[in-house]
Amino acid sequence: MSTVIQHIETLLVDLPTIRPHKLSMTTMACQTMVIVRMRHSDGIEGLGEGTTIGGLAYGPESPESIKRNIDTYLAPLLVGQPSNNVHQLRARLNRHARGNMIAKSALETALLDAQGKRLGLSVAELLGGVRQDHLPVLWTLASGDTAKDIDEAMLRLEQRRHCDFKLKIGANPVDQDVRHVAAIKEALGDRASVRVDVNQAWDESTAVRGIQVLQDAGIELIEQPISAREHAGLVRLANRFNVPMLADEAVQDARDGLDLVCGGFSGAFALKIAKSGGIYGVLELAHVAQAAGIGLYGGTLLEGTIGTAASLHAWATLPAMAWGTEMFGPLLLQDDIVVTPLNYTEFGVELPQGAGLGITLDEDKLAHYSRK
Ligand code: MUC
Ligand code: MG
Repeated sequence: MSTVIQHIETLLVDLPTIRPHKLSMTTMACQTMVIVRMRHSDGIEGLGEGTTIGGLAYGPESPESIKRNIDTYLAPLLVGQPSNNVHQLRARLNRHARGNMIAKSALETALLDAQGKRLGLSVAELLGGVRQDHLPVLWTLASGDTAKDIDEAMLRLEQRRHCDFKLKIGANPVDQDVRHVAAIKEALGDRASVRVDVNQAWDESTAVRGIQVLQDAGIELIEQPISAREHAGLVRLANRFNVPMLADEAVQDARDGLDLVCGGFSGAFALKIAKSGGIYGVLELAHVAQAAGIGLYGGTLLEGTIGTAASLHAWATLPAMAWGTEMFGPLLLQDDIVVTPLNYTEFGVELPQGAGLGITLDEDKLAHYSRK
């Protein structure tokens, strides 16, 4: 008899951050992860993670809605189904449930983890094989304080942890924000690259004013300066400035990617498994970008180790990404819920080894941080 999905459990796990993380739309002191444990009839358990930022501040799914929608609608679509045809199961979820991309990503990760464990292959091997097993990782400076951010960057450089930095701006008036960025870039000089993420906070005319100063200050990349819906505006900004634009919230899936490319966008796309409903969806977007000559960037919604490992397996199957990755989520958290944390070394992170994701839960830590 073929293996079937027997049971799907979801847990809300709250982990404090190492310092407040200030974005244009929220300040995080804690990250909440939805951990999926998917048990199959052959005794194998697949792990998945669905995580967003700041409750409902970042997007339409919250940790609580991810858990509730998996428990109520998505898990019943999977339980009792054969375990090993991930494409069929994805299609089933998409046929019966719209949106809910983070929830779908968590479930797809658990399916792939289980299938890899079953076949004795890592998720990256299951996807066709590894092209890179050490990925560059930048660090996001978002304490909200210029001097603290400079100290943090210097320490990370000294530790050989990170040599590329992303600054979260958009919460303050544009002149104050660009002064903050220029001061950090000046302090770091040629030792590090600096980019910004505005998280949609500016309108187009504010963006023109801000980006001009940032370009003059030597900032290397401008992420999502204006609303995600303003595709034409993003194309205009990409054409106006030499400093490249990175589309993040504007590009959820391959369809968005195609729209931007057809609209004349040049620059880069931030890939996130959470935005695209999982690894297969995000790789479709990556392939559109590759065909169109758009640069790739491995993005995060600040997932913990399980979600970060899933992303790493996806990025590992791609050629080196022009803009590196920001897979630092676990480093922003005070603790972890896995037995062996990811290995961050030499300005990057190593792809975890072993079958599936290569990640084992620490049951005591999981119990400790799970919401009661
Ligand atoms: C985003 O919009 O890129 C990535 C790093 C970080 O600090 O926030 C995220 C989300
Ligand atoms: Mg972003």
